[in-house]
Amino acid sequence: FLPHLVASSEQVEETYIMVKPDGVQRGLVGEIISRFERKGFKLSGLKLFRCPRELAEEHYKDLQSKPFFPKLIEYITSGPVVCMAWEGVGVVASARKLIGSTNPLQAEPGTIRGDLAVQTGRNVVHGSDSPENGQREIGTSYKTQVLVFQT
Ligand code: IDP
Ligand code: MG
Repeated sequence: FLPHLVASSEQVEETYIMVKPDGVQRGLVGEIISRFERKGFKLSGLKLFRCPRELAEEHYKDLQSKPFFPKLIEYITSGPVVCMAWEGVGVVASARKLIGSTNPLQAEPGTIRGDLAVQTGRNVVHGSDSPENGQREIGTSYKTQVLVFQT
C-alpha cells in the first residue's frame, strides 16, 4: 500500500529501465533516476551488471534482422549497465515519454535523450515499449543477472 504515491491501484504497471553503458560512463545514473522519482514513480529494484552477449541478444531479439544489430549488441555489452524495475500507474508509456525519441536529435528538449544525448547509437537509456515487454524484460534481464561491484 503506497498512500503517497497512488490514489488507486488500478493500472499499476512495471517497466524495465536500463541506463546503457554510455550513461553509466558519463555519470548520468543519478540524473536519470531523479527524473523518474520526481515524476512520482516507485523504484522497485536496481542493480549494476555487465550484460552478457546472450542476454543482450535475447533482450533485443525483435531487432535481430536490422543492419545495426551487431553494433547494438557490442554497445550494450561494452560496459556496466544500471538496470531498474519501476512501477506506477501508466509507467510504461510515461517512461517512454520521459525518455524521448530513439534518435536523440529528434527527441524533445525536456526528455532524457533530448537533453542528454546526440546519437541513436549512444542514446543513454532503455525503456520497455509495452507492459508485456516490461514483464518479459524484468524477468529476463533484471531477475536473472548477477551483480558486479567494479566498473
Ligand atoms: P528504443 O530504444 O527507443 O525503444 P528501438 O527501435 O527499440 O528504440 O531500438 C533499440 C535500440 O537500438 C535504440 O535505443 C538504439 O540504441 C539502437 N538503434 C535503433 N535504431 C538504430 C539505428 O538506426 N542505428 C543505430 N542504432 C539504432
Ligand atoms: Mg525498443
